[in-house]
Amino acid sequence: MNARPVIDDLSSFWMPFTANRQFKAAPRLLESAKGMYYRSTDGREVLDGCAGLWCVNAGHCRDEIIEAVQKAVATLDFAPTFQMGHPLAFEAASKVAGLMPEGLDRIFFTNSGSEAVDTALKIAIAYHRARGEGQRTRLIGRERGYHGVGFGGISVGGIAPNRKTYSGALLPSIDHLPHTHDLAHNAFSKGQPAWGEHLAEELERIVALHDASTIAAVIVEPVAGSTGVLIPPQGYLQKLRDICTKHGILLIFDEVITGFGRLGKATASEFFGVTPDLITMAKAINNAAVPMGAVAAHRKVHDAIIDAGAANAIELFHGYTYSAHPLASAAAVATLDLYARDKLFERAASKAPAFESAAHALRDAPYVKDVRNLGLVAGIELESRDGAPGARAYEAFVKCFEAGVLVRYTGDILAFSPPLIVEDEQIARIFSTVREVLGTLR
Ligand code: PXG
Ligand code: PLP
Repeated sequence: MNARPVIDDLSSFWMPFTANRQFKAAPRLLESAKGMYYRSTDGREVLDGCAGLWCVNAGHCRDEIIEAVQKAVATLDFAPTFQMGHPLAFEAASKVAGLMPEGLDRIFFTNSGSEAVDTALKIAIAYHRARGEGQRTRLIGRERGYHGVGFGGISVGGIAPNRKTYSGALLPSIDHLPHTHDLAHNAFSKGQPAWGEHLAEELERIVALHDASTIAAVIVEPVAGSTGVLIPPQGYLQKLRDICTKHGILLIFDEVITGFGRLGKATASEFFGVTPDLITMAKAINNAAVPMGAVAAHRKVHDAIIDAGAANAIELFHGYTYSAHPLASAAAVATLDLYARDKLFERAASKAPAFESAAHALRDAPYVKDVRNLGLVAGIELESRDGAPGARAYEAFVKCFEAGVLVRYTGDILAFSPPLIVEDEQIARIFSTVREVLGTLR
């Protein structure tokens, strides 16, 4: 039979974060995947240089995850977790808790990173209220931050186009730290830039302006991904931690991208040795096989909320129909077992030096104005074409796909985040393809 899906209607699917008219005029369709490769509907193998959307950390269609999800759907397709439970939900939570920094072992499940962010912001406000500081409702994000697309996430987020249309409807009581990216100081940094720690002190300015008694939480990505891979300056995250502690402000690390091995440790918190009060995660939590996100809360945050009211009272008025969905939970348990069995976080750490060299080898390629990296994440920033920002990176992305390598782009930045099973020759192929493609651009 015809192995290729026949698609006679491209119009019904309103595609997310996509130039719909441009895409539908020349679609790029994937039909299957295994390990490090996608297969496109025109029968080509495409090396996955970005783990889907930074999420398929164990590689595609892993047998152990497939079997776990198949078993789950045939056994318990759905069970409520509102005043009911099912064993896989508790097992998944214990496994996630086991990978979090000391103390952050209370896990709230969501279905996406956006929901995890909104959940964490609500938990932060609920925590202060439970402790009798209900006036602490202000939330501090960062310029260029990406925290998903919920109203909470775009309010603390700092990517201008994601906010512009909704600017009149964002949450009140928000402020933003400056971002840490400055090519005059940190271009071509390998790993963490030496310049920029002082930018964390801007938090003291914001606290002085609004008063600590009005501020619930600060949320940052330890490594910013979506905005084009911004690596935190040395000492910066620790300084944010110290200032938050000093003023009783909760620190939230949004680890939707950094979670589960991307930097060579389970979390960026562990990698940097800086422990926040709340961690948001999604994507690689279950290898993206079934939508799932989560918030890990420090026990002190959890206990303050749980112990505040009567023993028979619902403590937190929040939750999703699909929180800890059986299929997502089964995928999480199987995925976290697989990461441990195959030592994939250690593997990511061991591949990081080769990845760094391969990325930085493009330093002299056409249009390259910066290369930056940490763990198995890299960004290559291109000079923008006059009058057409983003056009050059878009063309690079399309040409790489045509040449059999999937990369991600944002603005004029190419982003790389391969599955943690990536082999040396695949690393070499990703970056040599980019070099060739850059040579063909104008
Ligand atoms: N926080 C962070 C730090 C993220 O990176 C989200 C929240 C939202 O997660 P959901 O599951 O609601 O999408 C994200 C998601 C890209 C790209 O190419 C990045 C994300 C999503 C889609 C594309 O940079 N990050
Ligand atoms: N809208 C309506 C009308 C609902 O009944 C519900 C949930 O019951 C929701 C939205 C929220 O859906 P979810 O729990 O999947 O986030």
